[in-house]
Amino acid sequence: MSSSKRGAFIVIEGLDRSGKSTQASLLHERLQDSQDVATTPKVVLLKFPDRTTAIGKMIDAYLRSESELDDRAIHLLFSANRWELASTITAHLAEGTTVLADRYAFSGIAFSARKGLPYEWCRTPEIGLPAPDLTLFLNISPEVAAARGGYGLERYEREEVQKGVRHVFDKIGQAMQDEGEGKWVGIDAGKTKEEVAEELWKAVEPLVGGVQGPISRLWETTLTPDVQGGS
Ligand code: DGP
Repeated sequence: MSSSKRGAFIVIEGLDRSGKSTQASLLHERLQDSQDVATTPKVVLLKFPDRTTAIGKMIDAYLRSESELDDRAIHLLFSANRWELASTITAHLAEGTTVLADRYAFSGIAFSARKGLPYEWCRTPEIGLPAPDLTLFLNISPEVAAARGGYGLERYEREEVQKGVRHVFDKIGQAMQDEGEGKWVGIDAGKTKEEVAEELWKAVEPLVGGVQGPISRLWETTLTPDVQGGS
């Protein structure tokens, strides 16, 4: 990688049972294989929610229905869980490491807006997070996802929830394209595991050598000047 380039930030999003975590692992391996193995690993895989932190443990208890929380409170915890890793993400990118994230801010908006919280309210705590250079949305209908079986017992693992979530994801994808906020690519996740992996790789390969230009921040341009303290 040329020294003027930074690492790429790649996010994988999708409904539960879309094959997201499997594909994130496969992509992680392939990215590692494409690097020079003699040097330090130049790709890291992060998973959100990160259930290992103190905030992540509260999220985990909530998802397993071991605790109840106000919809807004849990929304802010999910967001805080991303913020606690924001400086780690930017540090990796700055040193040329590719960062791959299994879920990100878009899940945050989709799962909470589905509950009826206002879209803009859901988006606000995510403003300013490191912005992905590429978001890969594993597109699958909630019916096909349910037919794959394997829903666990966690809070959102039900077809009617996933239908609502999918609806918001569609809105987010459209808005991302309209606003030119990083690249959003829909991938047909109904295909075989190998075919999906190939499609993902096609989208990711151009970023393997790194990215030119500074790390941008999500939806930062939507901040009004007085919020930023400007004139
Ligand atoms: P996963 O570990 O990827 O299966 O995610 C656990 C569950 O949490 C899954 O049903 C999706 C949901 N989820 C992931 N991120 C967020 C978020 O930011 N906000 C909310 N409300 N739910 C999320």
